[in-house]
Amino acid sequence: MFEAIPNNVSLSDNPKLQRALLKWQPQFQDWWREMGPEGFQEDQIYLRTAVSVEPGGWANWDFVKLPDYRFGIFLAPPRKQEQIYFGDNIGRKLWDQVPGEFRKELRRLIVTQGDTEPASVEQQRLLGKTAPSLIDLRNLFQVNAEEARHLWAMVYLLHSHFGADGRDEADELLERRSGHADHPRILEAFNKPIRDWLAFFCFTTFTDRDGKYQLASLAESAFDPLARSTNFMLTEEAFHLAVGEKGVGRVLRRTAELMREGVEPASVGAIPLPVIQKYINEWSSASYDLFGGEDSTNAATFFAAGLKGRFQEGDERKYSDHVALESVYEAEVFENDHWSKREIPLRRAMNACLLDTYVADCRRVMQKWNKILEDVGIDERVSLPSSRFNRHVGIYSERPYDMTGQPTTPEKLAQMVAESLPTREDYELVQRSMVPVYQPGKVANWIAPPQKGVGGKPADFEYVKFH
Ligand code: BYC
Repeated sequence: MFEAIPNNVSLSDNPKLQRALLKWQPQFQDWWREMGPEGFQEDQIYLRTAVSVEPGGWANWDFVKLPDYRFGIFLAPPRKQEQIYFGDNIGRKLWDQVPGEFRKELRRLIVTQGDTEPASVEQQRLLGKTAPSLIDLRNLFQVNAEEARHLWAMVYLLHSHFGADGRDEADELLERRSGHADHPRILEAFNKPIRDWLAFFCFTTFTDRDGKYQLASLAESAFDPLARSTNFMLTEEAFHLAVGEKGVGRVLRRTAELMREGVEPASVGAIPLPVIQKYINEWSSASYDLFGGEDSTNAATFFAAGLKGRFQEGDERKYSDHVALESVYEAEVFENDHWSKREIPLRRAMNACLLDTYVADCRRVMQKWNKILEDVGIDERVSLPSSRFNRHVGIYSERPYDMTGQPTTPEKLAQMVAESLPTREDYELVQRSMVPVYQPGKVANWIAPPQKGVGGKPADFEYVKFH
C-alpha cells in the first residue's frame, strides 16, 4: 500500500505510522466516495497529482479516475533557517517534535486547518452536474482532489506527532460534515452551501485566499513538520486561487459583453452584474471572519510561542522586529458616537495584520476584474465591501458598520444585508443558468471561454473522458 502513496516522509520505514494510516485510510476512502464529487466515478479525468517536491517536476499530469487518485504526503525542503526566528523562542532550534507546553495549541491549529479541507470538498460535491465546460469540470475535480490531499497532509501530522488523541482527531475530521446541524465543520464559512458555479468561483477567490494566508502563516511555524507541510500545500493552492479569479473574470466578461450589446444578461441565461456583486459581497465578508478577532489573545499566544507567524515573517526585508512586544496596531473603531483609534498590542493584533494583507490582495483582484469591465467598454465597476461590513467575529462585530465601513444602525445594516447579499430570487436566477456543457471546447452561455488550457493542453482538449 505504501508504495501506492507517493511520499517523501519515509513512510515505509515507520511501521507505527503505517499502522495508524492503514487504519484511517478505509474511512477516508468511504468519505471520498460518499462526500467527494457526486457522480463521475468511472470517468477518466485529466488531473495533476503531486509526486515529489522538486520545483518544476513536482506534479504528474495524466488521466485518472477519481477513486484512484493518489493522495501523497509531502514535506517541502527544509527552510534556510535552522532556528526559530520570531516570538519568545528566537534563536532556539526549530522543533522536529511537538513541545509539550504547546501541544494543545498546535493540535487545535492543525485540526482547524485540516477541518476546512474536507469541508470544502463536501460544499462542492454536486457542482460537477452543472459544469459550464469540460475544463471547468476538471478544474473542480483538481481542486477537490488537492483539498483532500491537504486533509492527508494534516492527518499525517496528527498521526505522526499526537499519539492517540491525534488519531481521534483524525477520525473526527471525517465525521463532521459541512452544514450538519449536530456535527458541523469548525469555521462558519465552511458550513455555507456552495449552490452554484458563481459561488464556487467566489469561494475559490475569497475563501481559498484565506487558506493561502493561513497556510503561509503556518509555513513560518517553529514546528518544522507543520511549516514544511503547509509550505508544500501552498504550491497547489495557487492554482485554486487562479481558478476563482479567472472564473469570476470570465463571468464578468460575458455579462459585460452582453451589456455592451444592449442585451439584458438574464434574458439570455447570463448573470446580471448586480447579482455578481452580491456574490462578491457574500463570500468576501464571510471570509473576513475566518481571520478570527482583530484583538486576540490566541493570536498573541500563537505568535509568542512561534506557532504561527505573520505573512512572510522570515523575509528580513518585510519585518525588522520579530519580537513584536514594543509596537501597537491602531484599529479605527466607532464608539461613543465618534471615531477613535484603539491601540492593540501588536502580538494580539496578528489576525488583524494578516487580514490587512489579505484585503490588499483582494483589492488587487478587484482591479483586475474591473480592468476586464473597462476593456469590454462598460462603465460599471465591481467593488470589495469593507472588512468591517457584516462581521460576526472581532472588534467590528461589536456594532454595525456598512459596506463602506461607516457606522450604521442595526436596522440599516439589516436592510443593507438584505439588499447587498444574494436573495432567494438571485440564487434561483443563477441556478437557472447552470446547465452542464460537456463537449470539448464549448462553454455555457453565462461565462466567457477560458483564454487557455491547463496542463500543457489546449482549451478545447477532451479533459474528461466519459465512460
Ligand atoms: N468561526 O482569538 P480569536 C483553508 C473562534 S482556510 C468560528 O478571535 P483565533 C481552505 C476561535 O476558534 C484556512 N469560530 O481567533 C480554504 C476561538 O475559539 P476558542 C483555515 C471562530 O483563535 C478553502 C474564538 O473564536 N486555516 O485552508 O486567533 C478551501 C476566539 O478566536 C472563528 C486556519 O484557519 C470563525 N470564523 O483565530 C479549503 C488556520 N474565528 O479558543 C481550505 C488555523 C474565531 O475561544 N486556525 N473563532 O474556543 C487558526 O489560525 C485560528 O483558529 C483562526 C481563529 C484564525 C481560525
